[in-house]
Amino acid sequence: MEKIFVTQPVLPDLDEFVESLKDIWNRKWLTNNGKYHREFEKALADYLGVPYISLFSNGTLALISALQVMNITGEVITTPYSFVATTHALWWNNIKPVFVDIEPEYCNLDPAKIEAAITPQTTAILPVHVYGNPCDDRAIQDIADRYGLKVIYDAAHAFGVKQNEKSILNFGDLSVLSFHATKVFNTIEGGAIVCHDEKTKKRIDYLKNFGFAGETEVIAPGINAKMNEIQAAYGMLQLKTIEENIEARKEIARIYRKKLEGIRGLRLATYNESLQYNNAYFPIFVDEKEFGATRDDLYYKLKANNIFGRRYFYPLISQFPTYRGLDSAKPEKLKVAAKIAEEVICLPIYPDLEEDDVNRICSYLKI
Ligand code: T4K
Repeated sequence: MEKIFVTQPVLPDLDEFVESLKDIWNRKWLTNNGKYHREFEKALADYLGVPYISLFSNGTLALISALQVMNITGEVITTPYSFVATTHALWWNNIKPVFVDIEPEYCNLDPAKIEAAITPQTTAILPVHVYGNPCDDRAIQDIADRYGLKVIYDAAHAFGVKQNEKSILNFGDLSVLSFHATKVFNTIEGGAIVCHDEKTKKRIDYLKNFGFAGETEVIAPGINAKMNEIQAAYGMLQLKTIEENIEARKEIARIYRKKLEGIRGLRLATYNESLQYNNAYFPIFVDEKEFGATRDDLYYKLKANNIFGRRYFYPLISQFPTYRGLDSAKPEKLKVAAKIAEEVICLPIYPDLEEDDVNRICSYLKI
């Protein structure tokens, strides 16, 4: 039986991509803010409904750079329930991560628990829109405003998500995207920072290009995190099909929900009707007692049948050797996250997943 992975990237039309490659070959302009980079940046800002966006070679370098852009130091409050890159970005900036527990419904940072973790060293909050579901931005911004903290969203999962017709990428001071092959929208590897004003965009663009503000002027110790012309040309083509791809995801999620709702011991993520959601992931949560088997029983049963769901996010970031010694990493302080990490499996979801495959996957979910 054919293997089904948690995701499969969408690729652009090969002939069209070859045409773009021929143009790049002729022009011999490969990176450093070329024609495709400029076009893609503009097209992406328009599509996403954001004022300013800066392209990056990947999401992790964009996160690391976002912290530099805002001059973040000391301690930053963040979630243990994410991909490890979220916390690694702090570590690479010599910033101490302070883990705060999540809420159980959307698995995002719990605003009610943030204030207790603030110290005189705290300079920012780094929440994640987990699975593309928006964090409680109002509550987080209220705390940030009262304590004078910056808010940088890890929006790696949130491509195209809108709340009340507005992009959630406009939340906070900065939002960071990933265009990795496994994401809703990919440029093979890639990422971006969204900001609110031209001055900040300029600073971001300097920092991702070694800090160069002119041929001989270096304004800060920047890094090399630029997106190249081939990625940007590929990204331009990806924009042509993004709407239909998000629609296809929506349909798969609808079939999953129809098939799985009501199975004892399986909780599905809350479906938020008011959201223009991207269905980036389809997490299910296994209640061992009610379901009659553990999450891992189910995970390995799927695997034995060539279905490779993933336990995003298990283990918690706070459990990895680098971080587990931190006071905020103590499991008793992160009870909700610890429970969810033991319950979750993300089922396969991607535009080319056939309805028959969804049915096959669902057939293994009944014990
Ligand atoms: N913040 C958050 C919240 C993130 O989720 C991520 C990335 C980042 C920051 C960092 O952004 P980037 O620096 O990556 O731009 C994957 C991705 O590598 C990672 O980008 C992603 N999050 C994370 C959630 O998932 P793995 O280790 O699970 O990937 P991997 O290689 O096991 O791929 C998963 C499945 O996808 C494979 O089993 C098969 C399929 N696949 C994968 C690739 C790469 C394909 O079919 N084709 C492919 O080319 O981390």
